[in-house]
Amino acid sequence: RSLSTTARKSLKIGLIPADGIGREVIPAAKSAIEALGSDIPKPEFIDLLAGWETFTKTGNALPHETVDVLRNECDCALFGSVSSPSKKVVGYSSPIVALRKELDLYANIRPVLSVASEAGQKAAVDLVVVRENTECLYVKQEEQIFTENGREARATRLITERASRRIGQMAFEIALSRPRKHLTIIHKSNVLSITDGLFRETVRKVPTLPGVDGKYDSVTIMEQLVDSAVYRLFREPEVFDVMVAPNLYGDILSDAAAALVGSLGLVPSINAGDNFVMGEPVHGSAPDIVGKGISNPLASIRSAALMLRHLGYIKGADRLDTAVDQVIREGTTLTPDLQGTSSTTEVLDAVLKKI
Ligand code: GGG
Repeated sequence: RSLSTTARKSLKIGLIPADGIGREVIPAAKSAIEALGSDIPKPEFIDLLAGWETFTKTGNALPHETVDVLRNECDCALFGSVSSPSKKVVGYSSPIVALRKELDLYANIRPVLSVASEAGQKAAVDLVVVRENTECLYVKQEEQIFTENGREARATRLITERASRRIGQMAFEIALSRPRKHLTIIHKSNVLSITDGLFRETVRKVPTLPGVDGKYDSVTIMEQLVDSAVYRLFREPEVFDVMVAPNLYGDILSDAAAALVGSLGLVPSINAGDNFVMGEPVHGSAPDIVGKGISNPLASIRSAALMLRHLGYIKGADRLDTAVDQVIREGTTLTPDLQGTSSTTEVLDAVLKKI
């Protein structure tokens, strides 16, 4: 479902590199977008703050101004990566989780695609994880209580019919748009029969919703328990086409699927709502390689392509994707995560030449 492209003179893109290598790969994506020239409306970039470092400087990981500018001035955005601490820090909350909620970006769409050795050949892995992006355990309602037997920690896992229905609708739309038209619903309702049961049942019912009128008749539906889905993903990834999952399972599944295509540094995503879209590489802030100049910019460039495609700028998106595919296929200019010896800048330059 693409957002309206009606006669924009310029495309205002919020850039939120946030932490770690986000600050290396988002500028690379910016350069790739700039190289598209007249294939997209003139891009105007607005730099915005968020992240752990922003929190340490300002006391706020997601300044109000960032949300306001995204909401009121931007057509879309690119987010880098965030380094939230693993321990509770008073006053801190993950800005990416908050941003997805603030902008109601309810779908996290993560295509995982291997690049065939020759153009036109079938890819060995070609699937899309459609992850619910606003609830499940990520509502972050956690508490700790002290009992006579020691501490007890609890978390609320929220699954609603509304969120399950709209992610289900998005997943059916994506499945319908793909050649295989195959959708797998991921759950664990043999154990979590109430929460995952509601997710499973609601997604299953999407084809019977009022107004659907047989639109999804050509989509085949399969179900898989999340644990066996991971097993099958590694044994026979070709089984999967579109996988729709509650937030936590979708997060884990898409990182696992990234292992099948060589590197997390290749896997893009968009956070999509009905009115806004934000591209984001699936990888995190990678503190172990920050500042070494070797972070892989390809996931961010592909995320920019996904964002443009979602907005309806197909030609620009195709040019970015084709350039990335060519660089991967040639295999001579790759960062170390792909067994190469090239720097971020060298990989970006190789992509820019192909564009
Ligand atoms: N771009 C994906 C990313 O930043 N992943 C790390 C992540 O989601 N961390 C959660 C957090 O640090 O709040």
